[in-house]
Amino acid sequence: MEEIKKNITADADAASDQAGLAQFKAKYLGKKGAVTEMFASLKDAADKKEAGRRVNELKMFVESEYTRRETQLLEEKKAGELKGIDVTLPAYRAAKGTSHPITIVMEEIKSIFMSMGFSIEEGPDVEEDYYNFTALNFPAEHPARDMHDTFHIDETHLLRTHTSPIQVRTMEKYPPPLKVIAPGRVYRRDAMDATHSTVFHQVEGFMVDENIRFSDLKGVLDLFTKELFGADLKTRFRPSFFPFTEPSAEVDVQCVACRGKGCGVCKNTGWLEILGSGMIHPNVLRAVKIDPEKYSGFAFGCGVERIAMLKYGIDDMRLFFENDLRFLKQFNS
Ligand code: 2NM
Repeated sequence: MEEIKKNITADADAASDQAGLAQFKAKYLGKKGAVTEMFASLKDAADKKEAGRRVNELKMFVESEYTRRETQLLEEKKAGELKGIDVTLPAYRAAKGTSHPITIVMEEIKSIFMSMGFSIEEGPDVEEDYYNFTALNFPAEHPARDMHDTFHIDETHLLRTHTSPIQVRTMEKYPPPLKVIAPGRVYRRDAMDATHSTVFHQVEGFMVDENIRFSDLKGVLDLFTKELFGADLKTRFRPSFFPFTEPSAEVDVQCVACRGKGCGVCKNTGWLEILGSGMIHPNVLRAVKIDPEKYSGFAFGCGVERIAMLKYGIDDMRLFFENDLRFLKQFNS
């Protein structure tokens, strides 16, 4: 018995691959295999029970030797493959792109307002005329409603010309107090040049609660420009007009290029216009069923391309849309 087992082990060890293993198995357990023939000759044995037990033991031994050798060969193969490879070397770094400059500036604007407790809302690019104009106190004959200025989809749908409709939808959906910014793409029927594009990006924002005053608007927007362009630059507020705010103000920041001294970028004024703003018109609050006697709020909006151009000293907006990698790769977020 021990002698036979030794031979079985030696035969298993002699197998060097899957074919060798198959041959080994056939030699003992195949149709004419040694163990198979022992089973056949059992009927002539003197002590059938004892002989049967032994032949069965051999069969199981062949099977376990087969598995042992198979596992061993697999291990050897794996070890061979790893030979000469230092598995402790760091992996190659995956090639990584850069964020688009508009994305970088958008994220920066969002994080400044989020640090002041504003949350972010989004909305559809294809809007209803009601949310883009009517609810925002635009009179029926306002020039922006004209086919020449706005992309119309059908009688009641258009490509939003600002992200203000997001603010209207938000005020409809949630009760005050609200502190929200609305970033996104907007569309205007302009010819493209260095400072205009049919598609561009805006971040608008608003705040509504009891006792919100113009001084709140000034505080929030002054902090915003200081975070974005530097604490040494002053802001100033000039009277302006928007249908959805009253009073309205244009926000200027001291020129980021000359720090207020006067240069080509600011046309020697020392100031750059960067935001539109105002106290939300009572008609807008009424449209979203907020009582203007109880609540008030301010709102503002800015163009992301314009801010990115000022921040990075870019003089042509078309660069943002051409996707020239020589341009895009210069912005590493
Ligand atoms: C601006 C300037 C001034 C504005 C107003 C509103 C709303 F919905 F609350 F009435 N959203 N955005 C607003 C006000 C936008 O962008 C130049």
